[in-house]
Amino acid sequence: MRILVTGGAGFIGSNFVRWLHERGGSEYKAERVIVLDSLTYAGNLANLDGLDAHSSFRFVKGDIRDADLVQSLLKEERIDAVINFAAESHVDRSILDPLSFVRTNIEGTQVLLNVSQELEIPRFLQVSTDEVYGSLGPTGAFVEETPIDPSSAYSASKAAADMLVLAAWKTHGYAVSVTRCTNNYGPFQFPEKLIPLFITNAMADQPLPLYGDGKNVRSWLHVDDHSDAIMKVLTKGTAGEVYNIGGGEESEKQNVEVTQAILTILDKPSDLVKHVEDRLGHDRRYAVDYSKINKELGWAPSVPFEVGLQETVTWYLENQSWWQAIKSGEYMKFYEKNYAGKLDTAVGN
Ligand code: NAD
Ligand code: TDX
Repeated sequence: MRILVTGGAGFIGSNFVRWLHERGGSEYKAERVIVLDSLTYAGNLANLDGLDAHSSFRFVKGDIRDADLVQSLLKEERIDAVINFAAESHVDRSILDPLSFVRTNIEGTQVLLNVSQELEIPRFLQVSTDEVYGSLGPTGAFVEETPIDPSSAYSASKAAADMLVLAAWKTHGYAVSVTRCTNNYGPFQFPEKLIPLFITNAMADQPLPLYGDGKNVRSWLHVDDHSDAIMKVLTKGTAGEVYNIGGGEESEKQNVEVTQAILTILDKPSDLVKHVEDRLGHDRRYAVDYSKINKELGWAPSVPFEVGLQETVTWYLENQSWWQAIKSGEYMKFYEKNYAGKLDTAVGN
Protein backbone atom coordinates (compact mmCIF):
# COMPACT_ATOMS: atom_id res chain seq x y z
CA MET A 1 0.00 0.00 0.00
CA ARG A 2 1.19 3.52 -0.83
CA ILE A 3 -0.10 6.01 1.73
CA LEU A 4 -0.20 9.81 1.88
CA VAL A 5 -0.15 10.92 5.53
CA THR A 6 -1.06 14.60 5.88
CA GLY A 7 -0.06 16.33 9.12
CA GLY A 8 2.52 13.60 9.66
CA ALA A 9 4.98 15.92 11.41
CA GLY A 10 2.51 16.53 14.25
CA PHE A 11 1.88 14.43 17.34
CA ILE A 12 -0.44 11.66 16.14
CA GLY A 13 0.70 11.65 12.51
CA SER A 14 4.38 11.18 13.40
CA ASN A 15 3.58 8.43 15.90
CA PHE A 16 1.42 6.79 13.23
CA VAL A 17 4.24 6.80 10.67
CA ARG A 18 6.71 5.41 13.21
CA TRP A 19 4.21 2.75 14.32
CA LEU A 20 3.64 1.77 10.69
CA HIS A 21 7.37 1.36 10.10
CA GLU A 22 8.15 -0.42 13.35
CA ARG A 23 5.09 -2.54 13.99
CA GLY A 24 2.33 -2.27 11.42
CA GLY A 25 4.47 -2.31 8.28
CA SER A 26 4.58 -6.04 7.61
CA GLU A 27 0.95 -6.66 8.51
CA TYR A 28 -0.27 -3.80 6.34
CA LYS A 29 2.46 -3.90 3.68
CA ALA A 30 3.01 -0.15 3.71
CA GLU A 31 5.54 -0.09 0.89
CA ARG A 32 5.58 3.73 0.62
CA VAL A 33 4.64 6.43 3.16
CA ILE A 34 4.65 10.08 2.12
CA VAL A 35 4.20 12.77 4.76
CA LEU A 36 2.74 16.08 3.58
CA ASP A 37 2.92 18.74 6.29
CA SER A 38 3.10 22.53 6.18
CA LEU A 39 5.09 22.63 9.46
CA THR A 40 2.93 25.02 11.45
CA TYR A 41 3.95 25.77 15.06
CA ALA A 42 2.79 22.19 15.88
CA GLY A 43 4.69 20.48 13.05
CA ASN A 44 8.23 19.43 13.86
CA LEU A 45 10.70 17.55 11.67
CA ALA A 46 12.38 16.27 14.84
CA ASN A 47 9.24 14.14 15.35
CA LEU A 48 10.26 12.19 12.24
CA ASP A 49 13.96 11.78 13.11
CA GLY A 50 15.40 8.54 11.82
CA LEU A 51 12.56 7.80 9.42
CA ASP A 52 14.38 9.25 6.42
CA ALA A 53 16.75 6.29 6.70
CA HIS A 54 13.90 4.17 5.28
CA SER A 55 13.78 4.28 1.48
CA SER A 56 10.01 3.84 1.70
CA PHE A 57 9.63 7.19 3.51
CA ARG A 58 9.47 10.70 2.06
CA PHE A 59 8.70 14.07 3.65
CA VAL A 60 7.20 16.91 1.61
CA LYS A 61 6.65 20.37 3.08
CA GLY A 62 3.36 21.76 1.83
CA ASP A 63 -0.19 22.76 2.57
CA ILE A 64 -3.19 20.48 2.10
CA ARG A 65 -4.96 23.49 0.53
CA ASP A 66 -2.44 23.49 -2.35
CA ALA A 67 -4.44 21.49 -4.88
CA ASP A 68 -1.65 21.47 -7.51
CA LEU A 69 0.89 20.10 -5.06
CA VAL A 70 -1.52 17.48 -3.72
CA GLN A 71 -2.43 16.43 -7.25
CA SER A 72 1.16 16.04 -8.40
CA LEU A 73 2.09 14.09 -5.26
CA LEU A 74 -0.84 11.70 -5.54
CA LYS A 75 0.00 11.02 -9.20
CA GLU A 76 3.77 10.87 -8.93
CA GLU A 77 3.69 8.57 -5.89
CA ARG A 78 0.77 6.46 -7.20
CA ILE A 79 -0.94 6.82 -3.82
CA ASP A 80 -3.72 4.40 -2.99
CA ALA A 81 -4.78 5.72 0.42
CA VAL A 82 -4.95 9.23 1.88
CA ILE A 83 -5.09 9.64 5.68
CA ASN A 84 -5.85 13.19 6.72
CA PHE A 85 -4.33 14.06 10.11
CA ALA A 86 -3.53 17.68 9.13
CA ALA A 87 -5.43 20.11 11.32
CA GLU A 88 -5.33 22.98 13.71
CA SER A 89 -5.87 20.85 16.81
CA HIS A 90 -5.85 22.95 19.98
CA VAL A 91 -9.20 24.02 21.45
CA ASP A 92 -7.73 27.02 23.32
CA ARG A 93 -6.22 28.40 20.12
CA SER A 94 -9.54 28.02 18.33
CA ILE A 95 -11.07 30.43 20.86
CA LEU A 96 -8.42 33.02 19.93
CA ASP A 97 -8.17 32.44 16.19
CA PRO A 98 -11.13 30.48 14.76
CA LEU A 99 -10.42 31.43 11.12
CA SER A 100 -7.21 29.43 10.94
CA PHE A 101 -9.29 26.39 11.97
CA VAL A 102 -11.80 27.05 9.20
CA ARG A 103 -8.98 27.37 6.66
CA THR A 104 -7.15 24.15 7.43
CA ASN A 105 -9.80 21.91 8.96
CA ILE A 106 -12.64 22.72 6.57
CA GLU A 107 -11.17 24.22 3.38
CA GLY A 108 -8.05 22.05 3.56
CA THR A 109 -10.05 18.86 3.98
CA GLN A 110 -12.26 19.74 1.01
CA VAL A 111 -9.28 20.48 -1.25
CA LEU A 112 -7.66 17.17 -0.32
CA LEU A 113 -10.93 15.35 -0.81
CA ASN A 114 -11.63 16.97 -4.22
CA VAL A 115 -8.24 16.00 -5.60
CA SER A 116 -8.32 12.49 -4.10
CA GLN A 117 -11.76 11.86 -5.52
CA GLU A 118 -10.89 13.26 -8.97
CA LEU A 119 -7.87 10.98 -9.16
CA GLU A 120 -9.91 8.03 -7.87
CA ILE A 121 -7.58 7.33 -4.96
CA PRO A 122 -9.10 4.08 -3.63
CA ARG A 123 -9.41 5.07 0.05
CA PHE A 124 -9.70 8.36 1.99
CA LEU A 125 -9.67 8.36 5.79
CA GLN A 126 -10.53 11.47 7.78
CA VAL A 127 -9.05 11.49 11.29
CA SER A 128 -11.69 13.16 13.42
CA THR A 129 -12.51 13.53 17.08
CA ASP A 130 -15.16 12.65 19.67
CA GLU A 131 -15.36 16.40 20.38
CA VAL A 132 -17.77 16.74 17.43
CA TYR A 133 -20.48 15.15 19.65
CA GLY A 134 -20.22 17.93 22.24
CA SER A 135 -20.38 17.39 25.99
CA LEU A 136 -21.83 14.53 28.07
CA GLY A 137 -23.44 14.57 31.50
CA PRO A 138 -22.18 12.27 34.26
CA THR A 139 -23.28 9.06 32.51
CA GLY A 140 -23.47 7.57 29.01
CA ALA A 141 -21.08 7.49 26.06
CA PHE A 142 -21.04 8.73 22.48
CA VAL A 143 -22.15 6.24 19.82
CA GLU A 144 -21.78 6.84 16.10
CA GLU A 145 -25.46 7.86 15.92
CA THR A 146 -25.12 10.53 18.62
CA PRO A 147 -26.06 13.85 16.95
CA ILE A 148 -23.11 16.14 16.44
CA ASP A 149 -23.20 19.17 18.73
CA PRO A 150 -19.77 20.79 18.79
CA SER A 151 -18.89 23.47 21.36
CA SER A 152 -15.68 25.11 20.10
CA ALA A 153 -14.51 26.46 16.75
CA TYR A 154 -12.09 23.51 16.76
CA SER A 155 -14.79 20.87 17.14
CA ALA A 156 -17.20 22.77 14.87
CA SER A 157 -14.57 22.87 12.12
CA LYS A 158 -13.86 19.13 12.57
CA ALA A 159 -17.61 18.40 12.46
CA ALA A 160 -17.93 20.40 9.21
CA ALA A 161 -15.04 18.44 7.71
CA ASP A 162 -16.67 15.14 8.73
CA MET A 163 -19.87 16.20 6.98
CA LEU A 164 -18.01 17.16 3.80
CA VAL A 165 -16.15 13.84 3.76
CA LEU A 166 -19.37 11.86 4.29
CA ALA A 167 -21.08 13.95 1.60
CA ALA A 168 -18.49 12.70 -0.93
CA TRP A 169 -19.69 9.16 -0.16
CA LYS A 170 -23.38 10.05 -0.31
CA THR A 171 -23.08 12.15 -3.46
CA HIS A 172 -20.40 10.37 -5.46
CA GLY A 173 -19.97 6.98 -3.77
CA TYR A 174 -16.36 7.95 -3.03
CA ALA A 175 -14.91 5.42 -0.54
CA VAL A 176 -14.31 7.50 2.57
CA SER A 177 -14.10 6.65 6.29
CA VAL A 178 -14.29 8.90 9.33
CA THR A 179 -12.73 7.96 12.67
CA ARG A 180 -13.69 9.79 15.86
CA CYS A 181 -11.20 9.23 18.64
CA THR A 182 -10.95 10.35 22.26
CA ASN A 183 -7.99 12.25 23.74
CA ASN A 184 -4.63 10.80 22.76
CA TYR A 185 -1.43 10.84 24.80
CA GLY A 186 2.10 9.57 24.22
CA PRO A 187 5.51 10.78 23.03
CA PHE A 188 5.99 13.84 20.79
CA GLN A 189 2.79 15.56 21.94
CA PHE A 190 3.15 19.33 21.69
CA PRO A 191 3.45 20.81 25.20
CA GLU A 192 0.32 22.94 24.94
CA LYS A 193 -2.01 19.97 25.61
CA LEU A 194 -2.84 18.91 29.19
CA ILE A 195 -0.57 15.89 29.67
CA PRO A 196 2.68 17.14 28.07
CA LEU A 197 2.17 20.68 29.44
CA PHE A 198 1.76 19.40 32.97
CA ILE A 199 4.61 16.87 32.73
CA THR A 200 7.06 19.46 31.41
CA ASN A 201 5.89 22.21 33.81
CA ALA A 202 6.14 19.85 36.78
CA MET A 203 9.63 18.76 35.73
CA ALA A 204 10.66 22.43 35.75
CA ASP A 205 8.80 23.13 39.05
CA GLN A 206 6.46 25.48 37.18
CA PRO A 207 2.76 25.86 38.10
CA LEU A 208 0.15 23.55 36.50
CA PRO A 209 -2.81 25.70 35.37
CA LEU A 210 -5.86 23.49 35.96
CA TYR A 211 -8.98 24.99 34.37
CA GLY A 212 -12.06 25.54 36.57
CA ASP A 213 -12.73 22.90 39.23
CA GLY A 214 -10.55 20.36 37.38
CA LYS A 215 -13.38 17.82 37.37
CA ASN A 216 -13.89 17.75 33.60
CA VAL A 217 -13.55 14.18 32.36
CA ARG A 218 -11.58 12.97 29.35
CA SER A 219 -11.14 9.40 28.13
CA TRP A 220 -7.47 8.76 27.33
CA LEU A 221 -6.08 6.54 24.57
CA HIS A 222 -2.43 5.75 23.90
CA VAL A 223 -1.48 7.07 20.48
CA ASP A 224 -0.28 3.60 19.30
CA ASP A 225 -3.75 2.17 19.94
CA HIS A 226 -5.14 4.99 17.79
CA SER A 227 -2.72 4.08 14.96
CA ASP A 228 -3.82 0.46 15.08
CA ALA A 229 -7.49 1.48 14.93
CA ILE A 230 -6.86 3.77 11.94
CA MET A 231 -5.19 0.99 9.95
CA LYS A 232 -8.02 -1.42 10.77
CA VAL A 233 -10.60 1.09 9.55
CA LEU A 234 -8.55 1.94 6.46
CA THR A 235 -8.07 -1.67 5.41
CA LYS A 236 -11.20 -3.41 6.69
CA GLY A 237 -13.76 -0.69 7.45
CA THR A 238 -16.98 -0.30 5.50
CA ALA A 239 -16.85 2.68 3.13
CA GLY A 240 -19.02 5.64 4.07
CA GLU A 241 -19.03 4.76 7.77
CA VAL A 242 -18.00 6.52 10.96
CA TYR A 243 -16.03 4.56 13.59
CA ASN A 244 -15.68 5.72 17.20
CA ILE A 245 -12.37 4.95 18.92
CA GLY A 246 -11.92 5.18 22.69
CA GLY A 247 -10.07 3.98 25.73
CA GLY A 248 -13.03 2.47 27.56
CA GLU A 249 -14.48 3.24 30.99
CA GLU A 250 -11.26 2.59 32.87
CA SER A 251 -9.53 5.32 30.84
CA GLU A 252 -12.04 8.01 31.89
CA LYS A 253 -10.34 10.39 34.29
CA GLN A 254 -11.04 13.76 35.81
CA ASN A 255 -8.31 16.28 34.97
CA VAL A 256 -7.42 16.48 38.68
CA GLU A 257 -6.79 12.72 38.70
CA VAL A 258 -4.51 12.92 35.66
CA THR A 259 -2.69 15.86 37.24
CA GLN A 260 -2.16 14.02 40.53
CA ALA A 261 -0.96 10.90 38.68
CA ILE A 262 1.70 13.00 36.87
CA LEU A 263 2.83 14.62 40.13
CA THR A 264 3.06 11.23 41.83
CA ILE A 265 5.17 9.71 39.05
CA LEU A 266 7.50 12.72 39.12
CA ASP A 267 7.45 12.93 42.94
CA LYS A 268 6.47 16.61 42.83
CA PRO A 269 4.31 18.48 45.38
CA SER A 270 0.59 19.11 44.77
CA ASP A 271 0.98 22.81 45.52
CA LEU A 272 2.27 23.18 41.95
CA VAL A 273 -1.39 22.88 40.90
CA LYS A 274 -3.14 26.22 40.40
CA HIS A 275 -6.88 26.36 39.70
CA VAL A 276 -7.26 29.05 37.05
CA GLU A 277 -10.14 30.64 35.17
CA ASP A 278 -12.09 28.02 33.21
CA ARG A 279 -11.82 27.49 29.45
CA LEU A 280 -14.71 29.20 27.64
CA GLY A 281 -17.30 26.65 26.46
CA HIS A 282 -15.40 23.91 28.32
CA ASP A 283 -16.94 20.49 27.57
CA ARG A 284 -17.60 18.69 30.84
CA ARG A 285 -17.17 15.07 29.87
CA TYR A 286 -16.26 12.87 26.91
CA ALA A 287 -16.69 9.10 26.77
CA VAL A 288 -16.81 6.88 23.72
CA ASP A 289 -18.59 3.61 23.09
CA TYR A 290 -16.19 1.70 20.81
CA SER A 291 -18.34 -1.42 20.35
CA LYS A 292 -18.80 -0.88 16.60
CA ILE A 293 -15.07 -1.00 15.75
CA ASN A 294 -14.66 -3.78 18.32
CA LYS A 295 -17.37 -6.01 16.85
CA GLU A 296 -16.77 -5.24 13.15
CA LEU A 297 -12.99 -4.92 13.02
CA GLY A 298 -11.76 -6.62 16.21
CA TRP A 299 -10.11 -3.50 17.64
CA ALA A 300 -9.79 -2.79 21.38
CA PRO A 301 -7.43 -0.56 23.35
CA SER A 302 -4.35 -2.43 24.59
CA VAL A 303 -2.36 0.06 26.71
CA PRO A 304 -3.73 0.62 30.26
CA PHE A 305 -3.67 4.35 31.10
CA GLU A 306 -1.44 3.92 34.17
CA VAL A 307 1.17 2.02 32.11
CA GLY A 308 1.00 4.41 29.15
CA LEU A 309 1.23 7.49 31.37
CA GLN A 310 4.31 6.14 33.18
CA GLU A 311 5.97 5.43 29.80
CA THR A 312 5.01 8.87 28.52
CA VAL A 313 6.46 10.64 31.56
CA THR A 314 9.65 8.60 31.10
CA TRP A 315 9.80 9.68 27.44
CA TYR A 316 9.59 13.38 28.42
CA LEU A 317 12.27 12.81 31.07
CA GLU A 318 14.55 11.21 28.50
CA ASN A 319 13.84 13.71 25.70
CA GLN A 320 14.22 17.05 27.43
CA SER A 321 16.01 18.66 24.49
CA TRP A 322 12.95 17.93 22.30
CA TRP A 323 10.49 19.85 24.47
CA GLN A 324 12.93 22.45 25.77
CA ALA A 325 13.57 23.54 22.17
CA ILE A 326 9.82 24.06 21.77
CA LYS A 327 9.36 25.80 25.09
CA SER A 328 12.22 28.21 24.45
CA GLY A 329 10.89 29.10 20.99
CA GLU A 330 8.05 31.16 19.52
CA TYR A 331 5.39 28.96 21.09
CA MET A 332 6.29 30.04 24.58
CA LYS A 333 5.83 33.70 23.66
CA PHE A 334 2.33 32.88 22.43
CA TYR A 335 1.60 30.85 25.54
CA GLU A 336 2.84 33.53 27.90
CA LYS A 337 0.88 36.24 26.09
CA ASN A 338 -2.40 34.33 26.05
CA TYR A 339 -2.45 31.84 28.89
CA ALA A 340 0.18 32.52 31.49
CA GLY A 341 -1.88 35.54 32.60
CA LYS A 342 -4.48 33.07 33.85
CA LEU A 343 -2.09 32.20 36.63
CA ASP A 344 -2.55 35.73 38.01
CA THR A 345 -6.14 34.79 38.82
CA ALA A 346 -5.22 31.40 40.27
CA VAL A 347 -7.10 30.39 43.39
CA GLY A 348 -4.62 27.96 44.92
CA ASN A 349 -4.83 24.23 44.77
P1 NAD B 1 -0.97 18.38 15.93
O1 NAD B 1 -1.41 19.80 16.09
O2 NAD B 1 0.07 17.84 16.82
O3 NAD B 1 -0.48 18.14 14.42
C1 NAD B 1 -1.13 18.69 13.31
C2 NAD B 1 -0.16 18.65 12.13
O4 NAD B 1 -0.84 19.17 10.97
C3 NAD B 1 1.09 19.54 12.33
O5 NAD B 1 2.25 18.80 11.99
C4 NAD B 1 0.86 20.70 11.39
O6 NAD B 1 2.08 21.24 10.89
C5 NAD B 1 0.04 20.06 10.30
N1 NAD B 1 -0.79 21.02 9.55
C6 NAD B 1 -1.59 22.00 10.08
N2 NAD B 1 -2.18 22.68 9.09
C7 NAD B 1 -1.75 22.13 7.91
C8 NAD B 1 -2.02 22.39 6.55
N3 NAD B 1 -2.87 23.39 6.19
N4 NAD B 1 -1.44 21.63 5.61
C9 NAD B 1 -0.57 20.63 5.97
N5 NAD B 1 -0.25 20.34 7.25
C10 NAD B 1 -0.86 21.08 8.21
O7 NAD B 1 -2.32 17.53 16.02
P2 NAD B 1 -2.55 16.04 16.55
O8 NAD B 1 -2.85 16.10 17.98
O9 NAD B 1 -1.45 15.19 16.04
O10 NAD B 1 -3.90 15.69 15.78
C11 NAD B 1 -3.87 15.08 14.50
C12 NAD B 1 -5.30 14.85 14.04
O11 NAD B 1 -5.98 14.01 14.96
C13 NAD B 1 -6.13 16.12 13.94
O12 NAD B 1 -6.94 16.04 12.80
C14 NAD B 1 -6.98 16.12 15.21
O13 NAD B 1 -8.20 16.79 15.00
C15 NAD B 1 -7.19 14.63 15.39
N6 NAD B 1 -7.40 14.18 16.78
C16 NAD B 1 -6.52 14.53 17.77
C17 NAD B 1 -6.70 14.03 19.06
C18 NAD B 1 -5.74 14.37 20.17
O14 NAD B 1 -5.98 14.00 21.32
N7 NAD B 1 -4.63 15.03 19.92
C19 NAD B 1 -7.79 13.20 19.34
C20 NAD B 1 -8.68 12.88 18.30
C21 NAD B 1 -8.46 13.36 17.03
O1 TDX C 1 -3.56 24.04 30.70
C1 TDX C 1 -4.54 23.28 30.63
N1 TDX C 1 -5.32 23.09 31.74
C2 TDX C 1 -6.42 22.31 31.75
O2 TDX C 1 -7.08 22.17 32.79
C3 TDX C 1 -4.92 22.60 29.42
C4 TDX C 1 -4.11 22.78 28.17
C5 TDX C 1 -6.03 21.80 29.44
N2 TDX C 1 -6.78 21.66 30.57
C6 TDX C 1 -7.97 20.80 30.53
C7 TDX C 1 -8.95 21.10 29.43
C8 TDX C 1 -9.55 19.75 29.12
O3 TDX C 1 -10.62 19.47 30.01
O4 TDX C 1 -7.52 19.48 30.27
C9 TDX C 1 -8.40 18.77 29.40
C10 TDX C 1 -7.64 18.34 28.17
O5 TDX C 1 -7.32 19.52 27.45
P1 TDX C 1 -6.48 19.46 26.08
O6 TDX C 1 -5.24 18.67 26.31
O7 TDX C 1 -6.38 20.84 25.56
O8 TDX C 1 -7.42 18.53 25.19
P2 TDX C 1 -8.95 18.68 24.73
O9 TDX C 1 -9.41 20.08 24.78
O10 TDX C 1 -9.74 17.66 25.50
O11 TDX C 1 -8.83 18.24 23.18
C11 TDX C 1 -7.92 17.18 22.80
O12 TDX C 1 -8.59 15.97 22.62
C12 TDX C 1 -9.43 15.85 21.50
C13 TDX C 1 -7.14 17.54 21.55
O13 TDX C 1 -6.49 18.77 21.74
C14 TDX C 1 -8.03 17.57 20.34
O14 TDX C 1 -7.25 17.78 19.18
C15 TDX C 1 -8.74 16.26 20.23
O15 TDX C 1 -9.67 16.28 19.18
